[in-house]
Amino acid sequence: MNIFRIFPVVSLLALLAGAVLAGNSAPIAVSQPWVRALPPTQANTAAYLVIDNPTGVAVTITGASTDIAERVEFHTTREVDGYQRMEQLQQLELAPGQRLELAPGGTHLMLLGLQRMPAVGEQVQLCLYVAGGEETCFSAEVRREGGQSSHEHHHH
Ligand SMILES: [Cu+2]
Repeated sequence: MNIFRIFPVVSLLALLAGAVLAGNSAPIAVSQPWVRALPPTQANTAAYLVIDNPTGVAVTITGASTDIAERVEFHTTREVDGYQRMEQLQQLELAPGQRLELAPGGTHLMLLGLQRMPAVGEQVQLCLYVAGGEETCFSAEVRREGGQSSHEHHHH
């Protein structure tokens, strides 16, 4: 038995339980987060993830942050006259039980004013803030493109 392997898991569970009891943890679940790797000359990039609201009440996500960028905005993509245009959303709303998929070509987190472009394989820390003061933080892997779909147009 390797107690040094078990201990971190136990302490992590204790921390999670503590966060729930303290009421600091947001009632949403985040999965499949990733950040797009772009050329290092780019000042901005996007992050994608799936957000679930497993509760019986509506949840409003009022903001997001990361330590590698000045600010994070919610954007949605809309086609106007054949062009893909990004529009800022002030907040994200999740109805009871709703799943929201932030994916390329749709709604995404925009990381603006990067200190530097993160490298492929790096883990980026992101936090979402929920109306009511709770937050949920997670790490997102940096990739060139998403796992499942890859609708990318490369210009050389
Ligand atoms: Cu954007």
